Amino acid sequence: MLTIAVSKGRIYEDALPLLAEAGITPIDDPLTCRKLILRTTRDDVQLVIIRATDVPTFVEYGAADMGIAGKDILLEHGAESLYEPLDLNIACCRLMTAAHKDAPPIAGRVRVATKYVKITQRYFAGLGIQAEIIKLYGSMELAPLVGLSDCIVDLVDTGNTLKANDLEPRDLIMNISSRLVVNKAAMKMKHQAIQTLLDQFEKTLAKRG
Ligand code: PRT
Ligand code: MG
Repeated sequence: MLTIAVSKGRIYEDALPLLAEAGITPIDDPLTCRKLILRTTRDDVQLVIIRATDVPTFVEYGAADMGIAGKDILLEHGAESLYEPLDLNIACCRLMTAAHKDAPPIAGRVRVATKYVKITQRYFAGLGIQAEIIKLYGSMELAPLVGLSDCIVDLVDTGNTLKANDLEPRDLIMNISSRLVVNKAAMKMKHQAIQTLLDQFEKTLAKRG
């Protein structure tokens, strides 16, 4: 049995067509049923539905053989102990700094609200800017509006969320896409099954160009 960890939401939606090309279609819909383990049309493959931030943990410990996670999550988690064989090019967005549209450019010391503490620390250190990082778990956009921080570091797709809150994107930290990650022991023990799946994904991605 191969277990694949996927998060509900945009990664799941974007991963479905990719999985389908490999003959993997969930039998239950995670949106309507509360099951966390989904059987699929392939009886040697099951999906586990977990929080996006938990995907690296499940794969690291071998609770899932492989998983699909955003590069943002992988970098923040520190996923050196995982194989990352494929960029799936799904759930794409940008990790950016953002500030109030009337705020001056960053100079000197800066307070930054984010859920990406490690990435943010590294980013500002690389620029030689002293940053005080305030860890939040959501609604980062609120922080500059209520004086909690000078700016935020968050994911941007359309930019609508920033705009709706009088914020604007400032600097690009990195482009983000979702990656396939594989448990190292599973890569050895279940090599044939995993390699076959990797080849199928790769074929689909190549077709997409
Ligand atoms: O939602 P939950 O708390 O359960 O977890 P999560 O937010 O980590 O999961 P989910 O499904 O929202 O995101 C999973 C992954 O999708 C992320 O780790 C990214 O790799 C990827 N992704 C791609 C995004 C976005 N695009 C995105 N736009 N994740 C989040 N957003 C959010 C962003 O944080 C901001 O709140 O969407 C808002 C901005 O979108 P625009 O279009 O208004 O710019
Ligand atoms: Mg979310």
